[in-house]
Amino acid sequence: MKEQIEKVRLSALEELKNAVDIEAVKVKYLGKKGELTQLLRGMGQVAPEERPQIGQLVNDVRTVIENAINEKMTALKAQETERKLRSEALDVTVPGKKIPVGHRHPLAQTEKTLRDIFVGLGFTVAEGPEVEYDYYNFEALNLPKNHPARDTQDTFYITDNILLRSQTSPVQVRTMEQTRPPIRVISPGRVYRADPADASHSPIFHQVEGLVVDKGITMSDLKGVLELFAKRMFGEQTKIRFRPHHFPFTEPSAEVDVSCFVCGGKGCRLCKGEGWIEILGCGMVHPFVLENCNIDPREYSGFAFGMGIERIAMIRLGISDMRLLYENDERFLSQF
Ligand code: 2NM
Repeated sequence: MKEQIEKVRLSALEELKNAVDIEAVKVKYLGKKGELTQLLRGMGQVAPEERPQIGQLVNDVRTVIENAINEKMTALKAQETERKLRSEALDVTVPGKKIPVGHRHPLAQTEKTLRDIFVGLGFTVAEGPEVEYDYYNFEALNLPKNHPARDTQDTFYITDNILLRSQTSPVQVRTMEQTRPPIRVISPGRVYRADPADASHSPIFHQVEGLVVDKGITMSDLKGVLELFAKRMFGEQTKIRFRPHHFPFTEPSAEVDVSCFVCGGKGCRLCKGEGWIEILGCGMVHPFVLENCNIDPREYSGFAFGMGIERIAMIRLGISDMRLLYENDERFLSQF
């Protein structure tokens, strides 16, 4: 009997050494039908005087096996914790991975700058339909049906009286119809003209137009606003110059140049030796246009201006071909 108990002790401890499933070992030796329990059952065959000693021995071995099992479990748990800690270890000194972040398209950058400048001057932003009535795009702007400036060649017509807007002025007309002065509004947006694409033309391009209507608005208000705009857009040293021009919807009208911010006026490649760069058209809103919008020109006056966003972007960023702005070539765009 003693040898059997010793054998159980040895084999239990040996098995524990390499055990993965400790619970199984526990059941095998200490369980209800376990080997040690079975030995206790066989006590009947042991001589009565030896029973207490054998019983004590079985209990001692039981304790030894139990302790060994507990130790093994603790050791396995510690091993597992160690493994987990190792696998989850974070080296905070490893340099971070750089995630490439995009940025606004140069056209969108320019439009945002334009918006920010005019919003900063108290203008609000108005938008309108790109598919427009002939009335809002031409008629209300003092361009009657037979006017040479609305040559059908330049405009995409959808029906006789519906077209793709060729400027954002229809937004100004709608604003004047819907709100009473004082009006201070800009209208950025996409416009369409049936021009073949080349380095400085595109059938689809973008404009910002501005409009101010109030009592006592004069040409000096126009000059003040445009001078501020030019300085914020092209730098504080920028000067502006007005040249007389003609638009059907303004009288008087002018084209505006800014002094070249590359050469400061001496003449260089950007300004083609001129010292000046044309950036926009403007004028005092024609009394007929005000009348068409039910604003009394004897009571109110206003100024308006319009510019191409592509053109401003190209001048500011030194881009020589408009088509580059539409190709979405990363190698080009990532430069801005
Ligand atoms: C330009 C040049 C001059 C203009 C006029 C108007 C309106 F609706 F008030 F009559 N909006 N925009 C205007 C005037 C636009 O673009 C070169």
